[in-house]
Amino acid sequence: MAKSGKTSDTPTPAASAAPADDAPLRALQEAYQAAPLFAASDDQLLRFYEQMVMIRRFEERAGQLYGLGLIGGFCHLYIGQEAVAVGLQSALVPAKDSVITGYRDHGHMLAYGIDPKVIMAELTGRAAGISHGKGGSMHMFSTEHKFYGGHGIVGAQVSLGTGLAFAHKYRGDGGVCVAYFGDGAANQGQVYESFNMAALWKLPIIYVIENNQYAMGTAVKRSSAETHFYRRGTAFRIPGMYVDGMDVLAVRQAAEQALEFVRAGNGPVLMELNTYRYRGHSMSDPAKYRSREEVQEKRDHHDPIDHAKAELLARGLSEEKVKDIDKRIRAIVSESADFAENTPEPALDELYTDVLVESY
Ligand SMILES: Cc1ncc(C[n+]2csc(CCOP(=O)(O)OP(=O)(O)O)c2C)c(N)n1
Ligand SMILES: [Mg+2]
Repeated sequence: MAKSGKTSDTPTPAASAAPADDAPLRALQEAYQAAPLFAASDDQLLRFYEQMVMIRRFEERAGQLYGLGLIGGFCHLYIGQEAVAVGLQSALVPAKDSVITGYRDHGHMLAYGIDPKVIMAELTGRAAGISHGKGGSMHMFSTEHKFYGGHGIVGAQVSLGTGLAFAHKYRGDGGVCVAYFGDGAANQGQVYESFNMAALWKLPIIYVIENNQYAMGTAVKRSSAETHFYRRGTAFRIPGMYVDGMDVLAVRQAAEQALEFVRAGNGPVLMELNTYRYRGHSMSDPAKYRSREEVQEKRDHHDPIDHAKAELLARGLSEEKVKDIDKRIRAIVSESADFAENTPEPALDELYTDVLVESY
């Protein structure tokens, strides 16, 4: 060994410079920034608006039913985050692409076009519910729609979604999995093990971090060393995208670009959707960890529904037409709530079914 103690493996200053191969990690974001809004037709925009209003009214009614004691257990509302599920899911191919999320799942099911009646009936624990009344708010499931839950274990859906993506690739069915999780879930260890596997095997998956600024009562700044969540895949060579989750046209545009990248066999994409939840973490949270003014500012200036409505009016749609849509949706939601209150509970012997599933 040389006197200096240096071995032949000791890097020289030139060799220790970081390799400049991170451009592919930025390429998607740069392409998206160059054209950040989806050029929706009037009909498409109207559809997005209707779906977002449906989620909002549905969730408001779910909150009321919870207050009346008709919904048991936990209930996490999606109010404020509507543009995320609507924008993303509108870009998917139904019955081909799969979706998995956490416990804040009603909005995702509605955005996927699932009948509000069976979702509401699941909330009230009725046999006609989408999980036969045995899953409730957090554990909704529909293999028919390739909607794989509804999961209460924070972060678990990321690994399960990675498995769904593996299945898409293994079967060669051309599908892509969209795995949604929160800013809090983004700090779970299994998320990064999944990222590594997905990048290594070039799995068809879009990881969607719904950054609603809080994990229960903890603001992102207090819990996350890196609050730019779109960068969290960089160490695994997963390109990131930073998206305005309060604008449905921005979400749809980013979704199309991410899907094109993934469908071309390039492996996973990580999207950070910046959004905000107006209500507490769950129905039992009075949300004392933030000011009323903070919430009001988001409602007044960043609301995804108001934003889409303003765009529709600017395109010449009349206030009358918008009111008609709102009225029609209120009627559908009322009908769902009536159904959910009056349809029967599961029979007692249902306690012993669906406990063990032998084949999927
Ligand atoms: C493994 C695990 N740890 C902790 C919890 C308790 N818990 C439920 S929700 C939650 C916060 C998650 O926040 P985030 O991922 O930001 O999702 P959000 O509720 O904001 O949609 C926690 C810690 C849990 N359900 N599972
Ligand atoms: Mg959160």
